[in-house]
Amino acid sequence: MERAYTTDINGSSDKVKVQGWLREKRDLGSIMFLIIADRKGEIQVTVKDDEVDEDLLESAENVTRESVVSVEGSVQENDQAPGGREIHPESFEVLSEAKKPLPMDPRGKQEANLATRLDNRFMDLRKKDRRAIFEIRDAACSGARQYLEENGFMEVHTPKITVSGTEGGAEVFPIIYYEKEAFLVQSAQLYKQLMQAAGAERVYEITPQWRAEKSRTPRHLTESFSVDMEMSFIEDQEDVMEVQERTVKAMVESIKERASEQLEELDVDLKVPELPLKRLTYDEALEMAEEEGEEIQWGEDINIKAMRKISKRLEEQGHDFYFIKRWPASEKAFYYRPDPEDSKYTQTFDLNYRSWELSSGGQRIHDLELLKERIENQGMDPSEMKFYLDAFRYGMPPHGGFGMGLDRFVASVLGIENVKETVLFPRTPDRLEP
Ligand code: AMO
Repeated sequence: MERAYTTDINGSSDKVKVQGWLREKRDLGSIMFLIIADRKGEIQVTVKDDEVDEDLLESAENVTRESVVSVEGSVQENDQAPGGREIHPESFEVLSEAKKPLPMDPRGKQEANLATRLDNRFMDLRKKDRRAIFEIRDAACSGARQYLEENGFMEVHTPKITVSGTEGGAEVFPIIYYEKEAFLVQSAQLYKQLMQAAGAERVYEITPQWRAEKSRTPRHLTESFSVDMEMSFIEDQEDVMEVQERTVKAMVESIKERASEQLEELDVDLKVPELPLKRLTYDEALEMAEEEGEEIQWGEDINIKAMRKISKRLEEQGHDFYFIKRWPASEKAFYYRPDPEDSKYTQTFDLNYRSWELSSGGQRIHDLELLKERIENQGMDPSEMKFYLDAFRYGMPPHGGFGMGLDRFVASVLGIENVKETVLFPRTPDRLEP
């Protein structure tokens, strides 16, 4: 008999076969209730002493919670059973027995702390509301892909092992590459720019990236995932911001369309953002922070405390997503183009959701000499980036792009406080397994 998903079974189903995990077991003597869970839902199996043979009764009595089982039987309506139907078994087979005791309770009735949950992530993910996060993440990726594909972007896969950092600073992971030292990429940055010199014009990638972050915060991972895009022949950063906001809108729409049940499961009321999104300059953000009693030196990053106050004000005006643009050159990586009107500023933006920074982007420098100067100014050695700089020698169009943290996007729109919850097997300074 073909296997049915629990959610496809209703009171008028005849004979069925379900396979899944034994989530719960209640033995009341002459009657036993077993709850079988598969990836879609749950169903009750009711075992009555006087309805089944001894072998079946013995298997059902001995089976441990979370064992994988296969049950065949007839379906009956029962208002008291979850979903109003139950299976009366004719065969009951244990496909894989679960040992006792369980490392954690996948029903979440006794909630384990985050560390225990992540240590036993395979079991943690058996919980429906945990899996919902990843179904929503999947829908978000589909939305981004669909929008970018429909707008002429080609999906690419750039190298993840490289010879230099991209974002400045020491936050790179060295690896041993035969006799040489190499690094895990911090972002697809250099390669998506090389693809502009290659004439691809519009590329995107959904990719892991690695940063040896010192910060142990609920927003930082050492391995994060990014929706990266790059496009040629732009006028300025505004062209990139338009693609950015439309991508985000498409991601939210896709979540609402493909994962509405999961949103309900997590009790999240997600609003599709209205475009164009609010645009604030860095200077305006600093003024706003000051009005809220947070003094920030011009040229410094906007700290989280100030960001919370700024975002609260914007939220009250109905802006969850918003841009902060025109950042000081001191705050941005070497490849961003200085503002032609005032080179203290750059043609950059961050996209935020409330107080979360989700994305950075802007127009890039496409002039070789200026690029070298900016690399040197940031204490890096242009000779170590020959492969990258060569691409600017022989015809590089004006271009720009963004990198959006997928993990942070999912966490922030779902109101999840710790970004680790949105990654299957998170990597942090303290966690390298499972
Ligand atoms: P940036 O360094 O701002 O820009 O990173 C872009 C976005 O990636 C996410 N992100 C992270 N998420 C979790 N943990 C981390 N350690 C982490 N680091 C980054 C954030 C962030 O906003 N190359 C540029 C982008 C571009 O201009 O195209 C870049 O990497 O959500």
